[in-house]
Amino acid sequence: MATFPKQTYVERRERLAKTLGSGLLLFLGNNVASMNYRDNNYPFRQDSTFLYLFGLDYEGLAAVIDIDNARTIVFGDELTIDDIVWTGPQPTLAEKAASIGVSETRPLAELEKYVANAIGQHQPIHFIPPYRADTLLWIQDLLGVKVGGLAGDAFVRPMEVAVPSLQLGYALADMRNHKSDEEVAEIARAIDVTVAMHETAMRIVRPGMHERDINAAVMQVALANGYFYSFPTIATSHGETLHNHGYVHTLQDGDMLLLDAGAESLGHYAGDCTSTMPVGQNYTARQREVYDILYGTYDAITRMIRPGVTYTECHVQAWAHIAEGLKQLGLMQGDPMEAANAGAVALFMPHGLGHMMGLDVHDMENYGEVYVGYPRGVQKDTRFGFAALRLGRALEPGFVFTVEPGIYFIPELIDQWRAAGKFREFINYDRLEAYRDFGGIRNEEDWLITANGARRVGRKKPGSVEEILAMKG
Ligand SMILES: [Mn+2]
Repeated sequence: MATFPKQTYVERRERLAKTLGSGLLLFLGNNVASMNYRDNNYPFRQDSTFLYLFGLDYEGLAAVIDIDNARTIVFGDELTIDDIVWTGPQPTLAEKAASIGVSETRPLAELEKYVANAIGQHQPIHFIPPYRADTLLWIQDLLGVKVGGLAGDAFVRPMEVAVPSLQLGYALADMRNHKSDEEVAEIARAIDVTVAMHETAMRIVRPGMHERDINAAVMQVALANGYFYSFPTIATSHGETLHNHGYVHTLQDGDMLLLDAGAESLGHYAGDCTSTMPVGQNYTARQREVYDILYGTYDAITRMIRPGVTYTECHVQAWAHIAEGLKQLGLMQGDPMEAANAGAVALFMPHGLGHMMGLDVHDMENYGEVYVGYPRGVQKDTRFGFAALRLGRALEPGFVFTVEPGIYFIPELIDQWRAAGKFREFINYDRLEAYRDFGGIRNEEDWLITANGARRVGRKKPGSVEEILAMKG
Protein backbone atom coordinates (compact mmCIF):
# COMPACT_ATOMS: atom_id res chain seq x y z
CA MET A 1 0.00 0.00 0.00
CA ALA A 2 2.56 2.59 1.07
CA THR A 3 5.51 3.37 -1.23
CA PHE A 4 8.24 2.19 1.17
CA PRO A 5 8.50 -0.61 3.75
CA LYS A 6 6.83 -0.06 7.14
CA GLN A 7 10.19 0.43 8.85
CA THR A 8 10.95 3.53 6.78
CA TYR A 9 7.94 5.36 8.20
CA VAL A 10 8.58 4.13 11.75
CA GLU A 11 12.16 5.40 11.60
CA ARG A 12 11.15 8.79 10.16
CA ARG A 13 8.59 9.35 12.93
CA GLU A 14 10.99 8.22 15.66
CA ARG A 15 13.69 10.53 14.36
CA LEU A 16 11.30 13.47 14.19
CA ALA A 17 10.04 12.83 17.73
CA LYS A 18 13.62 12.64 18.98
CA THR A 19 14.53 15.94 17.28
CA LEU A 20 11.50 17.79 18.69
CA GLY A 21 11.88 16.20 22.13
CA SER A 22 8.42 17.10 23.44
CA GLY A 23 4.96 18.31 22.48
CA LEU A 24 2.10 17.12 20.31
CA LEU A 25 2.77 16.98 16.57
CA LEU A 26 -0.46 17.39 14.62
CA PHE A 27 -0.70 16.32 10.96
CA LEU A 28 -3.80 16.81 8.84
CA GLY A 29 -4.07 14.85 5.61
CA ASN A 30 -5.58 16.42 2.53
CA ASN A 31 -9.24 16.07 1.64
CA VAL A 32 -10.60 15.94 -1.88
CA ALA A 33 -10.85 19.40 -3.42
CA SER A 34 -13.97 20.36 -5.36
CA MET A 35 -13.62 21.70 -8.88
CA ASN A 36 -17.01 23.33 -9.47
CA TYR A 37 -19.41 21.57 -7.11
CA ARG A 38 -19.00 19.23 -4.17
CA ASP A 39 -18.88 15.88 -5.90
CA ASN A 40 -16.82 16.90 -8.95
CA ASN A 41 -13.26 16.83 -7.70
CA TYR A 42 -9.71 17.55 -8.77
CA PRO A 43 -7.57 14.41 -8.73
CA PHE A 44 -6.81 13.62 -5.08
CA ARG A 45 -3.32 14.56 -3.95
CA GLN A 46 -2.30 13.66 -0.41
CA ASP A 47 -0.32 16.19 1.61
CA SER A 48 3.41 15.54 1.14
CA THR A 49 4.31 15.75 4.84
CA PHE A 50 1.56 13.24 5.58
CA LEU A 51 2.92 10.98 2.84
CA TYR A 52 6.46 11.33 4.16
CA LEU A 53 5.59 10.35 7.74
CA PHE A 54 2.52 8.14 7.31
CA GLY A 55 2.60 6.99 3.67
CA LEU A 56 -1.19 6.62 3.48
CA ASP A 57 -2.56 7.88 0.18
CA TYR A 58 -6.21 8.28 1.25
CA GLU A 59 -8.43 11.28 1.86
CA GLY A 60 -9.97 12.03 5.27
CA LEU A 61 -7.07 11.13 7.55
CA ALA A 62 -5.22 12.91 10.34
CA ALA A 63 -2.53 11.78 12.74
CA VAL A 64 -0.73 12.82 15.88
CA ILE A 65 2.69 12.02 17.25
CA ASP A 66 2.19 12.68 20.95
CA ILE A 67 5.78 12.74 22.14
CA ASP A 68 4.94 13.48 25.79
CA ASN A 69 2.59 10.50 26.05
CA ALA A 70 4.62 8.24 23.75
CA ARG A 71 1.82 7.43 21.35
CA THR A 72 1.18 7.76 17.64
CA ILE A 73 -2.41 7.65 16.44
CA VAL A 74 -3.99 7.66 12.98
CA PHE A 75 -7.48 9.19 12.92
CA GLY A 76 -9.98 8.31 10.20
CA ASP A 77 -13.34 6.76 9.47
CA GLU A 78 -14.22 3.39 7.99
CA LEU A 79 -15.99 3.51 4.63
CA THR A 80 -19.78 3.49 4.66
CA ILE A 81 -21.63 1.13 2.31
CA ASP A 82 -22.36 4.22 0.18
CA ASP A 83 -18.63 4.96 -0.12
CA ILE A 84 -17.98 1.36 -1.11
CA VAL A 85 -20.77 1.39 -3.71
CA TRP A 86 -19.45 4.55 -5.35
CA THR A 87 -15.68 4.30 -4.90
CA GLY A 88 -14.97 0.65 -4.09
CA PRO A 89 -13.64 -1.19 -1.06
CA GLN A 90 -10.50 -0.22 0.88
CA PRO A 91 -8.55 -1.85 3.70
CA THR A 92 -9.83 -1.05 7.20
CA LEU A 93 -8.31 1.89 9.06
CA ALA A 94 -6.47 -0.54 11.32
CA GLU A 95 -5.01 -2.35 8.30
CA LYS A 96 -3.93 0.92 6.71
CA ALA A 97 -2.26 2.08 9.92
CA ALA A 98 -0.61 -1.29 10.51
CA SER A 99 0.96 -1.11 7.04
CA ILE A 100 2.97 1.94 8.14
CA GLY A 101 3.72 0.69 11.65
CA VAL A 102 1.00 2.48 13.65
CA SER A 103 -1.03 0.26 15.98
CA GLU A 104 -3.47 2.82 17.40
CA THR A 105 -6.39 4.16 15.32
CA ARG A 106 -9.42 6.20 16.29
CA PRO A 107 -12.48 7.65 14.52
CA LEU A 108 -11.91 11.10 13.07
CA ALA A 109 -14.43 12.67 15.45
CA GLU A 110 -12.14 11.82 18.36
CA LEU A 111 -9.35 14.04 17.04
CA GLU A 112 -11.18 17.09 18.34
CA LYS A 113 -11.36 15.61 21.86
CA TYR A 114 -7.73 14.53 21.73
CA VAL A 115 -6.51 18.00 20.74
CA ALA A 116 -8.88 19.72 23.23
CA ASN A 117 -7.46 17.57 25.99
CA ALA A 118 -3.89 18.48 24.98
CA ILE A 119 -4.80 22.17 24.96
CA GLY A 120 -6.36 21.75 28.42
CA GLN A 121 -3.10 20.23 29.67
CA HIS A 122 -1.11 23.19 28.23
CA GLN A 123 0.70 20.76 25.96
CA PRO A 124 2.59 22.60 23.14
CA ILE A 125 1.08 21.76 19.74
CA HIS A 126 3.21 21.82 16.59
CA PHE A 127 1.81 21.95 13.07
CA ILE A 128 3.08 22.94 9.61
CA PRO A 129 1.61 25.86 7.61
CA PRO A 130 -1.73 24.96 6.04
CA TYR A 131 -1.86 25.78 2.32
CA ARG A 132 -5.45 24.73 1.60
CA ALA A 133 -8.43 26.72 2.86
CA ASP A 134 -10.24 23.69 4.28
CA THR A 135 -7.16 22.60 6.21
CA LEU A 136 -6.76 26.10 7.65
CA LEU A 137 -10.38 26.04 8.83
CA TRP A 138 -9.91 22.52 10.20
CA ILE A 139 -6.86 23.53 12.28
CA GLN A 140 -8.60 26.66 13.52
CA ASP A 141 -11.58 24.55 14.59
CA LEU A 142 -9.35 22.07 16.39
CA LEU A 143 -7.30 24.73 18.19
CA GLY A 144 -10.18 27.12 18.83
CA VAL A 145 -8.10 30.15 17.77
CA LYS A 146 -7.11 31.89 14.55
CA VAL A 147 -4.02 30.58 12.80
CA GLY A 148 -1.44 33.17 11.70
CA GLY A 149 0.88 32.96 8.72
CA LEU A 150 4.41 33.45 9.99
CA ALA A 151 5.97 30.56 11.83
CA GLY A 152 7.04 30.78 15.45
CA ASP A 153 6.60 28.93 18.73
CA ALA A 154 4.34 25.91 19.21
CA PHE A 155 0.77 26.72 20.19
CA VAL A 156 0.08 26.47 23.90
CA ARG A 157 -2.88 27.80 25.86
CA PRO A 158 -3.61 30.70 26.39
CA MET A 159 -2.07 32.11 23.18
CA GLU A 160 -4.65 34.04 21.19
CA VAL A 161 -3.23 33.14 17.79
CA ALA A 162 -1.60 29.87 16.79
CA VAL A 163 1.23 29.90 14.25
CA PRO A 164 2.99 27.09 12.37
CA SER A 165 5.89 25.67 14.32
CA LEU A 166 9.33 26.88 13.31
CA GLN A 167 10.90 23.97 15.17
CA LEU A 168 8.79 21.40 13.30
CA GLY A 169 9.38 23.10 9.94
CA TYR A 170 13.16 23.03 10.38
CA ALA A 171 13.19 19.45 11.68
CA LEU A 172 11.13 18.16 8.76
CA ALA A 173 13.06 20.21 6.20
CA ASP A 174 16.34 18.81 7.51
CA MET A 175 15.08 15.23 7.19
CA ARG A 176 13.39 15.66 3.82
CA ASN A 177 16.29 17.64 2.31
CA HIS A 178 18.50 14.55 2.67
CA LYS A 179 17.07 11.90 0.38
CA SER A 180 17.56 8.25 1.26
CA ASP A 181 18.60 5.71 -1.38
CA GLU A 182 15.01 4.45 -1.65
CA GLU A 183 13.77 8.00 -2.22
CA VAL A 184 16.42 8.65 -4.88
CA ALA A 185 15.35 5.43 -6.63
CA GLU A 186 11.72 6.62 -6.61
CA ILE A 187 12.74 10.07 -7.93
CA ALA A 188 14.73 8.32 -10.68
CA ARG A 189 11.55 6.50 -11.75
CA ALA A 190 9.74 9.86 -11.99
CA ILE A 191 12.64 11.31 -13.99
CA ASP A 192 12.80 8.36 -16.39
CA VAL A 193 9.18 9.00 -17.36
CA THR A 194 9.90 12.74 -17.45
CA VAL A 195 12.74 12.13 -19.93
CA ALA A 196 10.41 9.97 -22.06
CA MET A 197 7.95 12.91 -22.13
CA HIS A 198 10.69 15.22 -23.41
CA GLU A 199 11.97 12.73 -26.00
CA THR A 200 8.43 12.33 -27.31
CA ALA A 201 8.11 16.09 -27.82
CA MET A 202 11.51 16.21 -29.58
CA ARG A 203 10.45 13.39 -31.90
CA ILE A 204 7.02 14.71 -32.88
CA VAL A 205 7.31 18.51 -32.93
CA ARG A 206 7.04 20.06 -36.39
CA PRO A 207 5.72 23.22 -38.05
CA GLY A 208 1.92 23.45 -38.10
CA MET A 209 1.40 21.71 -34.78
CA HIS A 210 -0.11 23.61 -31.87
CA GLU A 211 1.36 24.01 -28.40
CA ARG A 212 -1.68 22.07 -27.16
CA ASP A 213 -0.64 19.06 -29.28
CA ILE A 214 2.67 18.93 -27.41
CA ASN A 215 0.90 19.32 -24.08
CA ALA A 216 -1.39 16.40 -24.95
CA ALA A 217 1.45 14.20 -26.21
CA VAL A 218 3.63 14.57 -23.12
CA MET A 219 0.65 14.06 -20.80
CA GLN A 220 -0.15 10.88 -22.71
CA VAL A 221 3.31 9.54 -21.84
CA ALA A 222 2.84 10.29 -18.14
CA LEU A 223 -0.66 8.80 -18.03
CA ALA A 224 0.27 5.70 -20.03
CA ASN A 225 2.94 4.98 -17.41
CA GLY A 226 0.31 5.24 -14.68
CA TYR A 227 1.87 8.53 -13.60
CA PHE A 228 0.54 12.08 -13.51
CA TYR A 229 2.29 15.42 -13.96
CA SER A 230 4.16 16.92 -11.03
CA PHE A 231 3.07 20.43 -12.13
CA PRO A 232 1.05 21.79 -15.08
CA THR A 233 3.18 21.51 -18.21
CA ILE A 234 4.65 24.54 -19.94
CA ALA A 235 4.82 23.95 -23.72
CA THR A 236 5.34 27.18 -25.59
CA SER A 237 7.06 28.94 -28.45
CA HIS A 238 7.24 31.97 -26.12
CA GLY A 239 9.68 30.71 -23.52
CA GLU A 240 10.47 34.28 -22.48
CA THR A 241 7.19 34.23 -20.53
CA LEU A 242 8.46 32.11 -17.66
CA HIS A 243 5.22 30.43 -16.63
CA ASN A 244 3.34 30.34 -19.90
CA HIS A 245 0.32 28.07 -19.46
CA GLY A 246 -1.59 29.07 -22.56
CA TYR A 247 -0.95 26.43 -25.27
CA VAL A 248 -2.52 28.86 -27.77
CA HIS A 249 0.22 29.31 -30.37
CA THR A 250 0.67 27.51 -33.66
CA LEU A 251 4.27 26.32 -34.00
CA GLN A 252 6.13 27.61 -37.00
CA ASP A 253 9.35 26.80 -38.78
CA GLY A 254 12.05 28.92 -37.17
CA ASP A 255 10.37 28.81 -33.73
CA MET A 256 11.82 27.06 -30.72
CA LEU A 257 9.55 25.10 -28.41
CA LEU A 258 10.28 25.38 -24.69
CA LEU A 259 8.96 22.37 -22.80
CA ASP A 260 9.02 22.41 -18.98
CA ALA A 261 7.34 19.20 -17.92
CA GLY A 262 7.69 16.56 -15.24
CA ALA A 263 6.05 13.34 -14.15
CA GLU A 264 4.99 12.42 -10.62
CA SER A 265 5.70 8.80 -9.70
CA LEU A 266 3.19 6.45 -8.08
CA GLY A 267 4.87 7.27 -4.76
CA HIS A 268 4.32 10.98 -5.54
CA TYR A 269 7.93 11.97 -6.07
CA ALA A 270 8.55 14.55 -8.79
CA GLY A 271 10.64 14.84 -11.91
CA ASP A 272 11.20 18.29 -13.44
CA CYS A 273 13.03 18.91 -16.73
CA THR A 274 13.06 21.63 -19.35
CA SER A 275 14.12 21.32 -23.00
CA THR A 276 14.26 23.88 -25.77
CA MET A 277 14.01 22.31 -29.23
CA PRO A 278 13.67 23.63 -32.75
CA VAL A 279 10.18 23.26 -34.23
CA GLY A 280 11.65 22.71 -37.70
CA GLN A 281 14.57 20.51 -38.68
CA ASN A 282 17.27 22.68 -37.12
CA TYR A 283 18.05 25.67 -34.94
CA THR A 284 18.79 28.89 -36.84
CA ALA A 285 22.43 30.04 -36.62
CA ARG A 286 21.45 32.73 -34.10
CA GLN A 287 19.41 30.30 -31.98
CA ARG A 288 22.31 27.86 -31.98
CA GLU A 289 24.78 30.53 -30.81
CA VAL A 290 22.62 31.42 -27.83
CA TYR A 291 21.72 27.78 -27.12
CA ASP A 292 25.39 26.81 -27.02
CA ILE A 293 26.00 29.53 -24.40
CA LEU A 294 23.11 28.12 -22.38
CA TYR A 295 24.18 24.49 -22.60
CA GLY A 296 27.80 25.41 -21.86
CA THR A 297 26.53 27.15 -18.73
CA TYR A 298 24.46 24.13 -17.71
CA ASP A 299 27.42 21.83 -18.28
CA ALA A 300 29.80 24.04 -16.28
CA ILE A 301 27.42 24.08 -13.31
CA THR A 302 27.06 20.29 -13.30
CA ARG A 303 30.86 20.07 -12.95
CA MET A 304 30.87 22.55 -10.09
CA ILE A 305 28.23 21.08 -7.78
CA ARG A 306 29.60 19.08 -4.84
CA PRO A 307 29.32 19.12 -1.04
CA GLY A 308 30.25 22.49 0.46
CA VAL A 309 29.69 24.64 -2.61
CA THR A 310 26.83 27.07 -2.05
CA TYR A 311 24.11 27.21 -4.66
CA THR A 312 24.30 31.00 -4.59
CA GLU A 313 27.90 30.70 -5.84
CA CYS A 314 26.68 28.35 -8.58
CA HIS A 315 23.93 30.79 -9.52
CA VAL A 316 26.38 33.69 -9.81
CA GLN A 317 28.77 31.47 -11.81
CA ALA A 318 25.93 30.63 -14.20
CA TRP A 319 25.23 34.35 -14.63
CA ALA A 320 28.95 34.97 -15.27
CA HIS A 321 29.04 32.19 -17.86
CA ILE A 322 26.04 33.69 -19.64
CA ALA A 323 27.62 37.17 -19.48
CA GLU A 324 30.81 35.79 -21.03
CA GLY A 325 28.84 34.27 -23.92
CA LEU A 326 26.65 37.32 -24.47
CA LYS A 327 29.80 39.44 -24.50
CA GLN A 328 31.03 37.38 -27.47
CA LEU A 329 27.76 38.27 -29.20
CA GLY A 330 28.24 41.94 -28.37
CA LEU A 331 25.18 42.09 -26.14
CA MET A 332 27.14 42.52 -22.92
CA GLN A 333 30.45 44.18 -22.09
CA GLY A 334 32.84 44.61 -19.19
CA ASP A 335 33.95 41.93 -16.76
CA PRO A 336 31.49 38.97 -16.79
CA MET A 337 32.02 38.16 -13.10
CA GLU A 338 31.48 41.80 -12.13
CA ALA A 339 28.32 41.87 -14.22
CA ALA A 340 27.11 38.72 -12.45
CA ASN A 341 27.88 39.97 -8.95
CA ALA A 342 26.14 43.27 -9.68
CA GLY A 343 22.95 41.47 -10.76
CA ALA A 344 23.12 42.76 -14.34
CA VAL A 345 22.63 39.29 -15.87
CA ALA A 346 19.21 39.08 -14.20
CA LEU A 347 17.99 40.88 -17.32
CA PHE A 348 18.61 37.65 -19.24
CA MET A 349 18.00 35.14 -16.43
CA PRO A 350 15.61 36.63 -13.88
CA HIS A 351 14.92 33.31 -12.11
CA GLY A 352 16.97 31.12 -9.79
CA LEU A 353 19.35 28.40 -10.96
CA GLY A 354 17.28 25.68 -9.31
CA HIS A 355 15.27 24.34 -6.41
CA MET A 356 15.05 21.31 -4.17
CA MET A 357 12.91 18.49 -5.53
CA GLY A 358 11.26 15.52 -3.82
CA LEU A 359 7.66 14.83 -2.85
CA ASP A 360 6.98 18.35 -4.13
CA VAL A 361 8.39 19.67 -7.37
CA HIS A 362 9.55 22.71 -5.36
CA ASP A 363 10.22 20.58 -2.33
CA MET A 364 8.55 21.72 0.90
CA GLU A 365 7.75 25.15 -0.46
CA ASN A 366 4.66 24.96 1.76
CA TYR A 367 6.91 25.23 4.84
CA GLY A 368 8.39 28.42 3.42
CA GLU A 369 11.27 28.53 0.97
CA VAL A 370 13.84 29.91 3.43
CA TYR A 371 13.50 26.89 5.75
CA VAL A 372 14.41 24.55 2.94
CA GLY A 373 16.79 26.41 0.66
CA TYR A 374 18.70 28.68 3.06
CA PRO A 375 20.71 28.13 6.24
CA ARG A 376 18.82 28.71 9.48
CA GLY A 377 18.35 32.38 10.25
CA VAL A 378 19.59 33.57 6.85
CA GLN A 379 17.18 35.76 4.90
CA LYS A 380 17.22 35.88 1.12
CA ASP A 381 18.98 38.56 -0.88
CA THR A 382 16.09 40.75 -2.01
CA ARG A 383 17.74 42.22 -5.14
CA PHE A 384 16.04 41.50 -8.47
CA GLY A 385 17.18 38.11 -9.75
CA PHE A 386 18.81 37.09 -6.46
CA ALA A 387 15.40 37.08 -4.77
CA ALA A 388 14.18 34.40 -7.18
CA LEU A 389 16.83 31.90 -6.03
CA ARG A 390 14.91 29.23 -4.11
CA LEU A 391 18.03 27.32 -3.15
CA GLY A 392 20.98 29.29 -1.77
CA ARG A 393 22.62 27.11 0.86
CA ALA A 394 25.79 25.00 0.85
CA LEU A 395 25.13 21.70 -0.90
CA GLU A 396 25.11 18.52 1.19
CA PRO A 397 25.10 14.82 0.29
CA GLY A 398 21.51 13.67 -0.30
CA PHE A 399 20.26 16.96 -1.74
CA VAL A 400 18.24 16.46 -4.94
CA PHE A 401 17.64 19.63 -6.91
CA THR A 402 17.30 21.09 -10.38
CA VAL A 403 20.01 22.76 -12.46
CA GLU A 404 18.09 25.03 -14.82
CA PRO A 405 19.87 28.01 -16.34
CA GLY A 406 17.93 29.99 -18.93
CA ILE A 407 18.49 32.89 -21.32
CA TYR A 408 15.49 35.10 -22.08
CA PHE A 409 14.88 38.24 -24.08
CA ILE A 410 11.87 39.84 -22.41
CA PRO A 411 10.99 43.00 -24.40
CA GLU A 412 9.11 44.69 -21.54
CA LEU A 413 11.98 44.12 -19.12
CA ILE A 414 14.60 45.28 -21.64
CA ASP A 415 12.59 48.47 -22.25
CA GLN A 416 12.18 49.12 -18.54
CA TRP A 417 15.89 48.64 -17.79
CA ARG A 418 16.93 50.70 -20.80
CA ALA A 419 14.63 53.58 -19.83
CA ALA A 420 16.00 53.48 -16.29
CA GLY A 421 19.57 53.34 -17.60
CA LYS A 422 20.29 50.21 -15.55
CA PHE A 423 23.73 48.60 -15.85
CA ARG A 424 24.72 50.52 -18.98
CA GLU A 425 28.32 49.57 -18.22
CA PHE A 426 27.47 45.89 -18.77
CA ILE A 427 24.59 45.86 -21.27
CA ASN A 428 24.74 47.01 -24.88
CA TYR A 429 21.12 48.06 -25.31
CA ASP A 430 21.57 49.10 -28.96
CA ARG A 431 22.81 45.66 -30.02
CA LEU A 432 20.10 44.04 -27.92
CA GLU A 433 17.34 45.53 -30.11
CA ALA A 434 18.02 42.88 -32.76
CA TYR A 435 17.23 40.14 -30.21
CA ARG A 436 13.86 41.48 -29.00
CA ASP A 437 11.97 38.70 -30.79
CA PHE A 438 14.40 35.89 -29.84
CA GLY A 439 12.18 34.41 -27.13
CA GLY A 440 13.56 32.38 -24.25
CA ILE A 441 15.42 29.13 -23.73
CA ARG A 442 16.19 26.89 -20.75
CA ASN A 443 17.73 23.50 -20.06
CA GLU A 444 16.80 21.78 -16.80
CA GLU A 445 17.85 18.44 -15.37
CA ASP A 446 17.82 16.93 -11.88
CA TRP A 447 20.93 16.18 -9.81
CA LEU A 448 21.91 14.48 -6.54
CA ILE A 449 24.81 15.52 -4.31
CA THR A 450 26.88 12.46 -3.37
CA ALA A 451 29.57 12.03 -0.69
CA ASN A 452 32.22 13.74 -2.80
CA GLY A 453 30.55 15.03 -5.94
CA ALA A 454 27.26 14.90 -7.76
CA ARG A 455 25.41 12.67 -10.18
CA ARG A 456 22.44 12.94 -12.47
CA VAL A 457 19.29 11.23 -11.20
CA GLY A 458 17.58 8.91 -13.69
CA ARG A 459 18.20 8.58 -17.39
CA LYS A 460 20.00 11.33 -19.31
CA LYS A 461 17.75 13.73 -21.19
CA PRO A 462 18.96 14.96 -24.61
CA GLY A 463 20.35 18.42 -23.84
CA SER A 464 23.06 19.51 -26.28
CA VAL A 465 22.20 20.69 -29.80
CA GLU A 466 23.53 17.42 -31.24
CA GLU A 467 21.58 15.25 -28.80
CA ILE A 468 18.34 17.13 -29.45
CA LEU A 469 18.73 17.10 -33.25
CA ALA A 470 19.50 13.36 -33.14
CA MET A 471 16.02 12.80 -31.68
CA LYS A 472 14.53 14.18 -34.88
CA GLY A 473 15.99 11.21 -36.77
MN1 LIG B 1 12.20 23.50 -12.08
